[in-house]
Amino acid sequence: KSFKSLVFTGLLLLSLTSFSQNPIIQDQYTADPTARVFNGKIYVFPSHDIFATEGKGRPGWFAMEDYHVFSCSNLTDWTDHGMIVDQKTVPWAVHDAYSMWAPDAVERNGKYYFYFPTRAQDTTLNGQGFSIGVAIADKPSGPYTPESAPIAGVKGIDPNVFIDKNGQPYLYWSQGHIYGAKLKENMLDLATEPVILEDLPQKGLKEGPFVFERNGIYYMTYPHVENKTERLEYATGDNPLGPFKFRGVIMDEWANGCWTNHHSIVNYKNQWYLFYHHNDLSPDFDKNRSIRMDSLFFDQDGSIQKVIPTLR
Ligand code: FUB
Repeated sequence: KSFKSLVFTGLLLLSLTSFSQNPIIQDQYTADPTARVFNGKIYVFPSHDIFATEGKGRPGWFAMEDYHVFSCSNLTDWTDHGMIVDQKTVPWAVHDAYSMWAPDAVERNGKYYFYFPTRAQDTTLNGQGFSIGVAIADKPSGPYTPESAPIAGVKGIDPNVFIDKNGQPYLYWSQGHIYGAKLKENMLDLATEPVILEDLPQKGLKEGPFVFERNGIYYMTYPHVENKTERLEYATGDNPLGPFKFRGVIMDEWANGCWTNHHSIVNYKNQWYLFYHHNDLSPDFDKNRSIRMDSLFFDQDGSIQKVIPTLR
């Protein structure tokens, strides 16, 4: 009997502490995962890579025409809630740009705000390149209704929204460097002029900001390329807009295979997780990526322990 109960306890512990194999979504390409906990479930909002062909995106480059959202409550079985935003139904977007890059989503007063970059038809507002827009829903799985115009004054990619303990929302994004600004209460307009977070390492491209707070420490985390491929790094500070002090590496550069990495960090049921991507399902083409997750741990002083990606 005691042997049986030992086996049972072992299996139970295993099921509580383990999760499905990486990559976590295997029936389509996904990248740039932002994981959020809403109503007791993890929701992941990734980019949706497709394979560009002549007339459908730019062959050899990233191609994304829409977004899906996935949810999960046992860290293993992911539900695809289907398409939530399509380039063709965003009023201000170029409808065949295939440029729906890394998104984010947050909850505010019972509404869900989905932030995404793409190219705007009207370049007089934010100039050439990428703008960032918002779509709003009553449930995390949608349906989402895109706003009629992108956020004024924001030019760049990789939006990230952080809501501080006092309720002040911040928007971060990247355009070579990482930018930040306060958002208005409506979650749709900037409340302050954007600033470049100049205290982060200056050499090399930084993108994909993801900010969170733990025990009074503000963590600015970001992919950074100095050599060949992106490495996930972090800096910490006492305020959401810094100054930040470089603290270390969360995940080393990919030795081969994928130029980008892009991540988010979430606490679910008292365990921290790093969501990130690699090109597991497309080893010969690194613009078709797949999202992954692994546990993440902190030291006593708030340092993040380096995450070693689990094998497939
Ligand atoms: O997915 C397209 C771009 O690649 C993202 O916006 C970047 O962060 C990088 O992951």
